[in-house]
Amino acid sequence: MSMDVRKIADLGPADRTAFFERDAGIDEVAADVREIVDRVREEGDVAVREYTSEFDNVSVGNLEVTDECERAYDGLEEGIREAIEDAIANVREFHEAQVPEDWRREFSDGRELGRRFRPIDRVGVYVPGGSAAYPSSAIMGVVPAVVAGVEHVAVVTPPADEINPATLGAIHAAGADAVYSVGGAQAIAGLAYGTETIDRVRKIVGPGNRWVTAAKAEVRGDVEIDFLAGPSEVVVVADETADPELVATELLAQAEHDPNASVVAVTDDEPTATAVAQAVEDQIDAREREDVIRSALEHDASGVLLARSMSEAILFTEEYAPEHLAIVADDDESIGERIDSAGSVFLGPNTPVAAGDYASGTNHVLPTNGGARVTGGLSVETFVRSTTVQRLSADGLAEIGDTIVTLADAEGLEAHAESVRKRLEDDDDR
Ligand code: HSO
Ligand code: ZN
Repeated sequence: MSMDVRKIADLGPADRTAFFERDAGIDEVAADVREIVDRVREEGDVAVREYTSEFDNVSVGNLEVTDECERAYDGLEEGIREAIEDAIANVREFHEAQVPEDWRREFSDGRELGRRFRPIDRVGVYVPGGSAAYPSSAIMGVVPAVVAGVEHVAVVTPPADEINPATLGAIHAAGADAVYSVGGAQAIAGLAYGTETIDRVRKIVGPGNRWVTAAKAEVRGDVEIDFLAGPSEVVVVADETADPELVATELLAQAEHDPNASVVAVTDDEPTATAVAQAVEDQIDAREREDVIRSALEHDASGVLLARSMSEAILFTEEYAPEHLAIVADDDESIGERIDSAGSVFLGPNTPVAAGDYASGTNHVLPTNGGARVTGGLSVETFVRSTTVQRLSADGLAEIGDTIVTLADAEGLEAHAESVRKRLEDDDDR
């Protein structure tokens, strides 16, 4: 038996809502999260420890595990250590290419304007742990911050009887300055407000489960955050030249992240649609995380879809605004150009999403739930702020003086107008 192929033209309003209005599902935990955040804010480490033994079932010794990370790194098997270093090198190189340069230029005589960029001084990175330990997410969160020049990069990651050594080692190798063994909403609260052990930061980034995401929503305003990220998503746009078996591997790969992951293949070719659905079924049994994958495939925002034309497939994808967009089609470049809303785009048959997940160099912390309509993923810009700079000469000010005075008068802000008039008069007197 294979999965159903659905026609985009037949999707009803409820289907369209399921596809296009995905959410991070944080409402159900919001009230509990608020309580956790408030208590950590008021009681600090005591509350962090209590929640840690309640939720993670571990009573942590030292909350800070910075030194353990270095030891974990030293103890890693050589193969893993090399893979971590390779991935870091590629991620670093790609992010170094993003570092914005300060600039200044004269826009008209005597009116010089520019921008300069400075790193945020203290940031926190959430690195997911638990059943799925993600050394790769440590790299994706920490490396761009280090490249941006952030002075203090703190990492929080959930405790376990033994935290995955590859995760700890990757956190060390990526260049974190302080590492704390705490996860969930309590970790976000700790970073946002500080505790006896955890120094507060100005911005918190990184993916996590619903509790983490709800906590980021809760502290937003008191501290900056990147964005609210939910379970992984992929849309594969395929034409008749695509290998259905490979398309299926893309769906299964992102589906194994989370029972709530959303995975879609959309094609304008009926035989391809049928073959992809069949290939998914054929491959599923052999996957280790079969159960997770099956749940994700049943998600309302997952499926194999048949479009009447490539334009319809493109329109669907644009509305979906997926975290990952893979395009396997003859004119992949032009299809890609026509889709504006996607976190990260993977072109051609040799570019699996897993390349970006781990090692090609792009960042894998990306907007989900349609966030790609308004933002991109983590980058160097996430960790810098811009400042504008200007210098006017007397002539430069004279040139725009009337405009300033007129608008200041219109706003009833006479002192503003005077700050310009006085300079222009002084200038006349000279
Ligand atoms: N695809 C995930 C990132 C990841 N994949 C980590 C493997 N490990 C982001 O949605
Ligand atoms: Zn992945």
